[in-house]
Amino acid sequence: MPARGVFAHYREFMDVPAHTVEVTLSEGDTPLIPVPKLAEELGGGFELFVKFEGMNPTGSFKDRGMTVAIGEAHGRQAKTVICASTGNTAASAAAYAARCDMRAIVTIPEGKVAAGKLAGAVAYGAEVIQIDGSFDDALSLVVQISQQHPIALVNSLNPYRLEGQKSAAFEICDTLGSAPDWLCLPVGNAGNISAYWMGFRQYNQHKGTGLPQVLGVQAAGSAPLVLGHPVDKPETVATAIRIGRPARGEQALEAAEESGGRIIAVTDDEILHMQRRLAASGVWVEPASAAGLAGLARQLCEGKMDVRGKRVVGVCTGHGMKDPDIIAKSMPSPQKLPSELRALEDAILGRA
Ligand code: AN7
Repeated sequence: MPARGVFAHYREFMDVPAHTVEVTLSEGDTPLIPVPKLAEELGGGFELFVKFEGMNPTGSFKDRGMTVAIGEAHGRQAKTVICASTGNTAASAAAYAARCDMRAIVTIPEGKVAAGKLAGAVAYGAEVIQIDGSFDDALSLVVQISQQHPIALVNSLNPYRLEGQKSAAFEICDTLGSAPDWLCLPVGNAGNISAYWMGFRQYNQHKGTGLPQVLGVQAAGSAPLVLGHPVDKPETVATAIRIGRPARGEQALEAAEESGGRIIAVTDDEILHMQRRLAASGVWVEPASAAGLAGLARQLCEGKMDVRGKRVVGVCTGHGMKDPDIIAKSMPSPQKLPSELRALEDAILGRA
């Protein structure tokens, strides 16, 4: 039996209108990968797993929420969906809209969208509009459009996005047998952290799976939830989370607090360093996706978290292939050689 996606699998736990239909690409069921080498490097004595959300059909966690948001919109015969996006939401919305022949309009901030995301949105047939402004500007515009026209908003302000995204928390509990002790994840517009917390609480009520403490991590140049005020000109190498006014900021702060966790910021250097460390365990993620575990590394280094004997899950939200340029910029380019055996031998064996 082929997998049928998160809506079919976890339908009973999703609060959606009866008209919602299944529009799926078999998203979800992503691997929970043990990374013992990384755990050792971070001090050892605990179990560390990566929930690799880059393994979703369009390469990011967004597919979990999008399948439900588009299924709801399609179920009430909406013809057009719209979103603002730093890239991953755009690609996901485009793919699911294509699946049920809806028109997808995606707006992106000017010049700051990773190549693999933009290419995806175009390939899936979305109408891509670049806004001369930030993600936050684009979001404010599409919210107004959706209020004034029969066009469905599929940003995470749409509650059905969160209903679908909760499935990641359910999967982690189903795989581990209970919730982990800590969950570390990047925070941008704050839909994901809000959805995880909803999901863990719900599963705990139904199945007694327990609750994790939640560490949300922003990039230092885009850290409104850490600073306590919006950031007008957010900056970070992790363009996915280059967001200054998180739509679900309040909910994210509540999730962190209720769980006994916190929201912190890490620098771009820490993010890129963790991206390389994860790749050294065979898990290549896009920069934003490394932020959660970069936050864990910092907390452990500063002695602010005691994980001895615990189980920690780092959520890696998007695949490394989404942002190939960052590797070209931050890593040495390949060595070039003439097509000669001797030259190759010399290079491999270290002869001068
Ligand atoms: C890889 O695609 O906001 O805190 O428009 O792409 O739920 O916003 C992406 C966000 C983390 C942050 N990691 O999640 C978008 C967008 C990756 C992301 C986040 C995003 P939220």
